[in-house]
Amino acid sequence: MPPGDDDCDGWATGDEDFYGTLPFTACPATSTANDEEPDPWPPDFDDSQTVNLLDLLPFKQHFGAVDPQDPLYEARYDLQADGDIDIQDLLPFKQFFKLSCA
Ligand SMILES: [Ca+2]
Ligand SMILES: [Ca+2]
Ligand SMILES: [Ca+2]
Ligand SMILES: [Ca+2]
Repeated sequence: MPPGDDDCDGWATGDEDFYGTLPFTACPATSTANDEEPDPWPPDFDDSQTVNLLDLLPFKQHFGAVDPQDPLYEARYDLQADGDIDIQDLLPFKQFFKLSCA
């Protein structure tokens, strides 16, 4: 667990504040995709309780954003919190690939 991970979901509260995910809720409440907003668990972009290839579909729509002014940009998908959305943002995602949270 990173330091400052209040809900023990593997992501620091400061990062969750940046993404707009829930820093005090670890797992999505339902396995139904895209029925929760904001999402509780950063790598589970469609809040399905599982991190898999389907989570790359929403990510792809924002891929290639070069800075926060870019219309493609959304902090939710900037997992490295560095102001762009590129392949680097999939590195933290990959560590959670195939994991479930419920
Ligand atoms: Ca959380
Ligand atoms: Ca859900
Ligand atoms: Ca998912
Ligand atoms: Ca980034």
